[in-house]
Amino acid sequence: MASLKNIYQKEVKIKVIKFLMVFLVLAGIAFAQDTGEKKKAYTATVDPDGVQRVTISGGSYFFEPDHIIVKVNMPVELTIKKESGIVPHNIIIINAPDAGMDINESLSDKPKIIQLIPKKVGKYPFYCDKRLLFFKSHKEKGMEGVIEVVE
Ligand SMILES: [Cu+2]
Repeated sequence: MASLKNIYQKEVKIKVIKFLMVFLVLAGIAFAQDTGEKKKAYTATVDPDGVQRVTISGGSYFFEPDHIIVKVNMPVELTIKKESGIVPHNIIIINAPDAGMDINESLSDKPKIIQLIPKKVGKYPFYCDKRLLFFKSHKEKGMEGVIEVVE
């Protein structure tokens, strides 16, 4: 019976090793995704008519791009659209009237245009405030970004 016990112990060891290998692979994937998520900031270009045009798409659970740099005191035209799917999303910037920033729009498959004239240098976070029942809000799941207004 001692040999049976040995075999059993060997099997347990193999299982533990297999588990550790799977764990390490998954940890590696998670780490790779983490580093991959650092997106580059998108700097809006100024069109010949003096308008800075940016297209933002939103979905579960992201905005792309999620860091937008625009120049102060020049009109901005944001084209917002939602990735296809049934999950509702919106885009909100807390109303900052003296900075010319105020967005609260639902996203739809059809692109919508929002016009702003940023009047103050600063960072203005935007996010989606949708939430399903008691689950985490979309913002908490990563559906957020920032508009950075520069000189
Ligand atoms: Cu959302």
